[in-house]
Amino acid sequence: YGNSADVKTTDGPFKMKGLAYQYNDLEPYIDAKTMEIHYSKHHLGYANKLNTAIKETEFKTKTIEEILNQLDINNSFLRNNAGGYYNHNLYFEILSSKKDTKPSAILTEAINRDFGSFTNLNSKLSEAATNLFGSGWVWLLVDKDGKLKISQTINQDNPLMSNSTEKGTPILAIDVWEHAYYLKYQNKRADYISEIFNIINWEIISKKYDEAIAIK
Ligand code: MN3
Repeated sequence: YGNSADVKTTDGPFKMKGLAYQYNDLEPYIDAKTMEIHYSKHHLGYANKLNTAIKETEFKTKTIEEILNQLDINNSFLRNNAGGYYNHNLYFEILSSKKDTKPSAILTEAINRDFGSFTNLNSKLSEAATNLFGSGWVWLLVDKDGKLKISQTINQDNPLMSNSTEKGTPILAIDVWEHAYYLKYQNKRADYISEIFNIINWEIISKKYDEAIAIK
């Protein structure tokens, strides 16, 4: 397998961030081939097309969050590729080969407040990911009042876009496109979803929660 550090965008301000692990480090939950294709083909494709979409536009000096917040929902090329870039960055960042990570004390308190328990949060996330129709994403986000919420979005949409029914700062992203799991799990999305909980890194999500509530 290749190395994620060798995967580079061709042009423009948005770069590939690399992975904090090797393509085969998430096995047996996600296989190396899926990781390599997902990162070096799909994610790179979104990044390159995002750079193309913003070339010579008002967005060329903006952050990805500003672009997502301000873009015209009818501009499907920018919408799909800015979403694809942001969504995959978060997804790849919150996965790791480290087992049995736990939310911080402060995040645990918020989870208990908004979902009753960590077990219940995981089962609600799993249900949302399994039930989402077609291709899309499931999110754990912090809304404007600091409350944790789960949401689903279609295609490459996300909670930062103006059309989102649940707006907020995402701290966890689960990719439920078939390209995220088809080689190993084929059509059995529920199996991929149940296995992915083994490699979600709650230490990273806890840091993201701290950042999200700090900017409220
Ligand atoms: Mn994907």
